[in-house]
Amino acid sequence: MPRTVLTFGTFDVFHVGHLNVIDRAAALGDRLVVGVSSDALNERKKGRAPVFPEHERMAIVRALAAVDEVFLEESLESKREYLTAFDADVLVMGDDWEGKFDEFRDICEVVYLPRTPAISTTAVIERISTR
Ligand code: C2G
Repeated sequence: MPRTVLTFGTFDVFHVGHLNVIDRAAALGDRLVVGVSSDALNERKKGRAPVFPEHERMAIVRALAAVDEVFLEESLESKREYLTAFDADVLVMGDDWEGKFDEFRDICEVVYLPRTPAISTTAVIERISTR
């Protein structure tokens, strides 16, 4: 049976920290599915829209060699439904989410990977805007 890995993220202003988590997530199984947070979810969660709209963020993530399938994550509260729908064996998140998804250990493995240090979408935006 192929092992399906599921991970979630906004992946706005795509950078190497995003690539690292996706590559490491893919290495934990045979098939990697990525839930890309919708623009509306980000507006609700962070009070602002991402720099790149959801269809562009999805297209970038879909084009990565490690990614098999992409879908739009429309609600933070629907993780259990997504995990079930994609028949996930493993849920992977960066360790900024450590402990937050332990409730899903009844249906899959939950793995938190260390974040890549010193890079974030916010830091990239700041670096560009102060040039
Ligand atoms: N990430 C990382 N290292 C960085 C920056 C990000 O490993 N330097 C990881 C995050 O931990 C996350 C993924 O990259 O696992 C995507 O990060 P974001 O786009 O910031 O995602 P976020 O807004 O946290 O959305 O349902 C959960 C949300 O969709 C997660």
